[in-house]
Amino acid sequence: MRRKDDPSDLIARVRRGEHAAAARALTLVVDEDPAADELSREFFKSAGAAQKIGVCGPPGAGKSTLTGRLIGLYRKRGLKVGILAVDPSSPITGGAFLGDRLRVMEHATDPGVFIRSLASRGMVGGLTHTIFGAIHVLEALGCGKIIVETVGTGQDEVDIASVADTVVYVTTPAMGDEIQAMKAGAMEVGDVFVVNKADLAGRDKAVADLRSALGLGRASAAPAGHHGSQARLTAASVEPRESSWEPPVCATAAISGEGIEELGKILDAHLERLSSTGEGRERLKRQHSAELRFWIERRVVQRALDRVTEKSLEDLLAHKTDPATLGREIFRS
Ligand SMILES: Nc1nc2c(ncn2[C@@H]2O[C@H](COP(=O)(O)OP(=O)(O)O)[C@@H](O)[C@H]2O)c(=O)[nH]1
Ligand SMILES: [Mg+2]
Repeated sequence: MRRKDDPSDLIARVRRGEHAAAARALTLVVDEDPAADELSREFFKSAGAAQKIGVCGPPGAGKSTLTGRLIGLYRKRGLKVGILAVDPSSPITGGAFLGDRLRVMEHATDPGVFIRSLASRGMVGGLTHTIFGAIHVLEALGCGKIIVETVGTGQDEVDIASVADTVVYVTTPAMGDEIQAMKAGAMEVGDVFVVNKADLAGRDKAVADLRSALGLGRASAAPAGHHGSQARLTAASVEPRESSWEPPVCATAAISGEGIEELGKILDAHLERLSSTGEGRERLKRQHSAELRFWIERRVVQRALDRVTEKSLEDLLAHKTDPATLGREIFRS
């Protein structure tokens, strides 16, 4: 933390809606600067203030273009909008995220729009635990809507469903095979499904296929090992999503804006459903539980590893002990 990063000053400036302060606070929080604890504590007071919309789906489906449209929609309502985009760190897709930035560029100078790209660990462009702190900064900044764009491979450190209130899964008519192969996890995670690029051939078939796949997917996939690998990390977030909400399938052409109003209405309806049924409260609890879980995991692992001495490693080499015995001793000490 630099000297000019006086926490109470940064906090006050973020609360006043200053983007420069939010950008700095975000960096400190995302870098897990120990001095950012005070910031995080304060910003958490705003947790739950925004509708967090996860926009996920395969690369090239039009997530960024669609996000740009949603920004326009919410700006017309006078809402402040925050965007957290996870950049694939893979050099192959590096060009793509530059493109993403250009597509949202028309909003870059709008003081009602705060855009931040977050690094992702590894190649998949997925979410990491720093997303929680980043979201709280944007909530404190006064964003009424926060859009999190992620590829969402199902193998991310954090599952989008434990971050967002409303998950929008984006696909296209050209991704028919993708729909067939869509994992049960993706089917369960979506609250709203979008067939984007509706200007291309095959839109009606794609919508119909998706609808029937959803019917089947939901009926048969729910009780079995839903969310697969994520259970390990976010156990608290993987209960099946009970709810009478039938995920709508909506066709859009983000490039022209077609279908965006309808998508906006669906997102409103989902928010309304969350607050009227108490499901919103349950989801928020699940999000906080996931955030706590990541915090604990990092600290517990680090503390335990700090107790591993050179001598204990020598003892392992000499077979005087074994990893499990040593591990238990570390936890007892
Ligand atoms: N034809 C058509 N192309 C689109 C539409 N939406 C996005 N695209 C194009 O699809 C490509 C990928 O879009 P992008 O938003 O970057 O996808 P992302 O990787 O999911 O974020 C770009 O060339 C967009 O211009 C659409 O509705 N129709
Ligand atoms: Mg994108």
